[in-house]
This record gives sequence, structure tokens and C-alpha cells, in this order.
Amino acid sequence: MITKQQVVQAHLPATLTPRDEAEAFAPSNIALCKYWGKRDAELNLPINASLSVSLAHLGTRTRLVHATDGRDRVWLNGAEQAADSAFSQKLLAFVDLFRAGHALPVHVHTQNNIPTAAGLASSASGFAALTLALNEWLNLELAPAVLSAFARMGSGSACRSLFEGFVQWEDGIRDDGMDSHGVRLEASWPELRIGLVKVATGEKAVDSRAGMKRTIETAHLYQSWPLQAAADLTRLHQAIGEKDFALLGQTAEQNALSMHATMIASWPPLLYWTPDSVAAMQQVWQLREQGLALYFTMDAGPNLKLLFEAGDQAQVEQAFAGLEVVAPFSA
Ligand code: 2P0
Repeated sequence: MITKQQVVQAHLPATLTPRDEAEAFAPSNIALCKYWGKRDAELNLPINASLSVSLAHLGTRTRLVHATDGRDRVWLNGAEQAADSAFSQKLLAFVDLFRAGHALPVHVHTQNNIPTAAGLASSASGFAALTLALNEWLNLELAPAVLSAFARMGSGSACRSLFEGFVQWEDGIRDDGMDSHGVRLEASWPELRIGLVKVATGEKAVDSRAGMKRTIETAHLYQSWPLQAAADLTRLHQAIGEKDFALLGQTAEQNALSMHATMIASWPPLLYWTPDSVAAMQQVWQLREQGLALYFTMDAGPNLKLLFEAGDQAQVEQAFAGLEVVAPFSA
């Protein structure tokens, strides 16, 4: 088995020359065709390719400072995190892949501007920003595709957050995973809007990593997932190419519900929805029946992400009070 450490080491110079400090930003992303299932859990290599849209200015800013006090320290939104917290340990374990035994103590300042109430994962933008900041701090000058593959090893979906706009995460075939990274699509869609519906906040009982594993191991229904994802990717490329919003929305919604179907068919069952999630879905379906071009997608949690176009924003905001709206292709 190839380890993360081996993959990163193969791309690093013999000697590291750190700057005093470095800073980078990466956006959060929402998948229209989901990543669900790993073929390699060490490297976070996916069973299927996925496609996302990055959330412009919403994401994570990470600053790395070469520590003069000689010890690693981690801050999240201005608050120092305990050295033995899960957050600090996960983050510093990733930094260690790059330091590879060199004595390079660092202070890591992580700032998320993602509305915490919106139930958006910050691990994707977090590992993407950290990877970009490490590239700057250590003067690595690595190509975006390599950095994307590295970010993937922190959290799978982070490889898509290296890029703006529509991004495809290639599944790849290599054992070292270096062909499994994000690729930016040329297309732009200025009218596209994403609405973040807050159904519930708080830690989820089963995280994505454990959820995927359980689904693969126990749900026969999972066997149909790679076929669904492949067909949906083709449809999404067509929708983006032709700017066919109905096709985009329908494909994204069906893809998300198909993913959730595999979770529900797992044992013990994995149902991320609450009654409020279902009520919001039914509201979308009702509005659609009335002629509104409104669709949703959902990740491993109870919150809905609405998909619509700029011309319908007022109507959507009227139906969903407190909606946070993102324009992914705004200048
Ligand atoms: C996605 N999700 O494509 C899918 C849809 C959740 C549901 O990517 O184990 O945090 O770190 O690779 O990237 C969330 O999974 O999982 C995710 P790991 P990650 O957005």
C-alpha cells in the first residue's frame, strides 16, 4: 500500500526553505454529482468522478507563520485550539506530510467565512487553503493539479476547492492517485445561484468518512451508484455546455437523492434527514409544480442547497426565509 507520506515526499525538494509566513484562500464547494465511496481510504481515492461548483468568496483563509517560540500552535477563527483537539491533530498531521521530520515549528491561523449556520462543511476549503499556504510557505512551486491531489489526501472534496467555478474531480486509475485531482471546466454561468437553507446545525452523528464506509460495506443498492454518477456526469456536462438549467437542476437533485438512497439502504440505516429537511424538499417540489425553476441538492447532513437562476431570486427568497444566497460566478 502506498502511503500519503510517500506520495508527498516524491514531489518535495531535498531541502526545504521556508518563508517567515504565507497566506492563502480557498473557496468551499457544493457537488452537483457527489463523491460517495473510496477505492483507497489512505489516499482518499474515489470510486466515482464528481463535479462541483465553488462558492466564490465563501471559504477558508489560512496563514502559516514560522514559529519563533519553537512550537506548533493552531487557531480557528481567532481562538487558539488545544494541541490535543481533533482539529489541531488532523491539521498538524497534514503539515507533517510536508515537513517530513524537519524541525519547522509553525503557527496555523485558520479563518472561515462560511456562515456556520448554513451547515456547510469547512474541511474542503480548509485543506485546500492549507495546501496552498504550505506551497507558499515552503517555496514548493508545485502545479495546481499536484496541489489538488495533495489536498485530496486531507479530505477528498478538498481537491475540488483548489479551483473556481465548475470543477471535475477525476477518479483516476493510478495507485499513487496523482491522476485523481480537480480540473476546472472552462464554462461560466453568471446567473447561477445557490441558496443555503438552514435546517439544523450541530455535529452530525456519522461523518462522511464513516458513512461512505458503512454504505459500501452494507448496502447492495450501492452497486448502482457508480453507474448513476457516470450518467449524471454526462448529463451535467451537457447541461453546462448548453446552459440548460432544468437539466442541471434535475440531474443534481436526482444525483443527491440517489446518494441518499444508498445511505438509507445501509445497515444500521443512515438517514441524515429531519422532518424539516423533508418539509423543505416538499416545498421545492410544490414551487416547481407551480412553474418555478427551483431544484435542490443535499450532502451528508439535513440541510438543503437550493439551485436557481438570478431572475427567480426574489421569489425563492420569499419562500425560504433567511436564505443565504451565493453567486458562484460573480466577479
Ligand atoms: C461531496 N461529500 O461530493 C460529498 C457528498 C459528502 C456528501 O465530499 O473522507 O469530507 O475527507 O474524503 O471530502 C464529504 O466528504 O470526506 C463529501 P473524506 P469528505 O461533496
